[in-house]
Amino acid sequence: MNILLDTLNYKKVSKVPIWLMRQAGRYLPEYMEIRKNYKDFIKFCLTPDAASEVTLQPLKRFDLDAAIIFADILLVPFGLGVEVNFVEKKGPILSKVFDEISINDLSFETERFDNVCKSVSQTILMTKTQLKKSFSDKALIGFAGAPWTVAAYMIEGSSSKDFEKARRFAYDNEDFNHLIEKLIAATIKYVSIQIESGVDVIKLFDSWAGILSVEQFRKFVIEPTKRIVDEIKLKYPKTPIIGFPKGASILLKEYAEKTGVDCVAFDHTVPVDWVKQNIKTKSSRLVLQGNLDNVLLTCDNIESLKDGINNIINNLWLNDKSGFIFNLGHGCLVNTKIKNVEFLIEELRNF
Ligand code: 1CP
Repeated sequence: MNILLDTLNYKKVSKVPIWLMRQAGRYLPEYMEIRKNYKDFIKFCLTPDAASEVTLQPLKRFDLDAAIIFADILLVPFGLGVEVNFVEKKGPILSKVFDEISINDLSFETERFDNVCKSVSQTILMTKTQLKKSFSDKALIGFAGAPWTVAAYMIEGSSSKDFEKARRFAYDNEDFNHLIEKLIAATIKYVSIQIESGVDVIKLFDSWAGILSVEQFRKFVIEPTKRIVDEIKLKYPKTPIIGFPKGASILLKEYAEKTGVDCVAFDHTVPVDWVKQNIKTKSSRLVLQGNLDNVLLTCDNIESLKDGINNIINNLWLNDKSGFIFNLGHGCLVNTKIKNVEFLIEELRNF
């Protein structure tokens, strides 16, 4: 049995489950060792033996309760026909939808989309085999970007501090709804294939949810997420879904109540006592996941890290010993110190 899956099924557990967003990444020397063989990051994600090996790296080092499939949210636009390049120091560069590529040209009924699904499926199958052999008590998490966040990259053509272009486009152009519709359908297909290949949990990353107005949040975050969750629940009622509307602040409550996700993940800017008071968990069997400041894993001051851990555990874990998964507020940074990750896990195991 696995304490993360038990928690998602609202069972009491003996220890607090933990995994870390971006737990496989540049702060691990063994990741950089494989990464240097691939100039093209998309190709790296679509090479099953490399992706599977990288997925398992954090479990070989740390006593985490889950692995997350090594892939990227931008594999979906890539599969739909968009060119995606990860440029050193710049991040992802995409051919812009509506400017350079028409919405009508985006399709998931293509060999290109199937190839993405096949590679990710193969990564999952290979990882599952390895998990069964060496880490039988660990869960496997699959994921996709939520439609708004993926659409934001597709309109903007790159990352951005505020995605001004994408947000304006969403106000100005009815066609934006078509893009969201296409992404809902593509995400359902992509996630379904991951579940059929063997992942135990799905996470929907809405990393840019927090920059939208309230109306846009309801229309482009809550509604599409609910559509995806409804469809996945219908097909795979046993697969738990974690939703992460990063930066949602008080709209987290509405997201938790309306989308139907089993678990809501929140970032480090949300006060844990506010969460405790405002998000109904027990009556709705909703699980919480969060929210240690990722910068604490880069710090020299272990006392700050300790305080951060204690604050979360005291508020969200100690009373019930259920319904909570420990994670960061956002992904592991390049400067993450391995000894801080070790300290964090050790602390949690001693609670
Ligand atoms: O060159 C490298 O090695 C780049 C670093 C990297 C990694 C490790 C990127 C580029 N993607 C990934 C893998 C990845 N991406 C995972 C794997 C599993 C794990 O967590 O260990 C996951 C879940 C993602 C998801 C992802 N990609 C998100 C959502 C989560 C988040 O961090 O907010 C987003 C926004 C992306 C886009 C992306 N991928 C990579 C970059 C540099 C970016 C752009 C980020 C930005 O706009 O600032």
